[in-house]
Amino acid sequence: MRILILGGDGYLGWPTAMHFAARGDEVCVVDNYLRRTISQETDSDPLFRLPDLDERVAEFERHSGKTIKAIIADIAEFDQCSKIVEEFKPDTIIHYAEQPSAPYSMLNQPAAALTLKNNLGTTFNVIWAAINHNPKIHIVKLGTMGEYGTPNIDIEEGWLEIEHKGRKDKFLYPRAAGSLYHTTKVLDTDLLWFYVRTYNLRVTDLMQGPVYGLITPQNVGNEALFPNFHYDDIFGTVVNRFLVQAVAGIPLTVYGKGEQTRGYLNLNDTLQCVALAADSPVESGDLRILNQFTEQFTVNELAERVYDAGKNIGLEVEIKSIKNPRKEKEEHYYNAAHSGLLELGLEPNYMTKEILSEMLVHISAKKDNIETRKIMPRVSWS
Ligand code: USQ
Repeated sequence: MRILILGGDGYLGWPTAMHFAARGDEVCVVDNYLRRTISQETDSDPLFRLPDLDERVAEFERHSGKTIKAIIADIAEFDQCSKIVEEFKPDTIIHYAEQPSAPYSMLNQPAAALTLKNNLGTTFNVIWAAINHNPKIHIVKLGTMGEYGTPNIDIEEGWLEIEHKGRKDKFLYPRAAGSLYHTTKVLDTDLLWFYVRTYNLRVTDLMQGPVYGLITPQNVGNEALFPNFHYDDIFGTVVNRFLVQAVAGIPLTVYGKGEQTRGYLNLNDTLQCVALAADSPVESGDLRILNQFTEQFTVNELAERVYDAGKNIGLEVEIKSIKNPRKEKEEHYYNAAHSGLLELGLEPNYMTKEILSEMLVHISAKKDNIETRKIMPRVSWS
């Protein structure tokens, strides 16, 4: 397949590019280094040195003998997006080209405006590039489980059948996101649904939970191919942060009561899920929504797991609740369906002590690079 990966420099984009290239697909990645720029501006650099895309592509070719084409361009600029789609002629577009941090979107008005404009703008441009050049392109869009929020009923996969005054219909599942970033994903879904039903586009929207992980089959033993691994309060996701905190000897930063529940998945399962979605394109006029996670945990349970993994390799880990910088329910019902990707063939890599311990060993090798000023929350929702 010809796979165009937008946001190909990111934590998920780069491993995805290597994954498809390794199995023989023709891969083109596009990125404008937005996340690199704003992580530098907010003093949130990642733990491992991050070669630029040209260097990574060259290193991947040396390492694997496979090629990836890299283009530095801004998908939020329609001319650039359109030209790339016209010239590369993808079968599938994997759309990660969004500002991915909830805390960044809550920093101040300029950060909120950037998040809104970029995230909606890239999705809108991808839609129009497909309409203009080939409406049969399968768009695989990365959404988020955070679109649903934490409702007091079971979360379904994208849709809900409702009976009202004796009549029934199916609607997008009600959404109530907890940050502006998550809200842009809700708006993306609405935009995609409008264009799917009006222009017969083909779209899969993947509602993903927080991801953890570092090593994939394509980067084993080659640090230059690692993804951008953040542990700061703005770009780091909770499990990756806890692992770095465990190595640094800082008490794990459980926000508030720690009973917030989310669906989590291993980075390698993201790669599987995106490939399964790409390999089973939907029909024209179809919006398929899949919930992309493998296990549900509370933050307290995550902290316990990191504590156990730390003990396993001789680290003394402390857990400490701190004031929650976010506005979110700290105790709530959570039961989310996630059978669609399993039915497509997903074989989960669950969060075992061994997997967390292996990550701790890699992080320990970079212990001297950990900058503890990046750990405590700097952005508050109120
Ligand atoms: N949390 C802590 N301590 C920390 C960091 C986070 O208790 O040090 C808590 C948060 O309050 C939250 C949960 O852990 O309840 C998850 O937080 P997170 O920072 O790992 O995830 P989030 O901000 O929701 O965003 C991440 C990705 C985002 C993706 C989302 C999936 O950055 O791109 O869309 O996970 S989900 O959370 O399902 O919406």
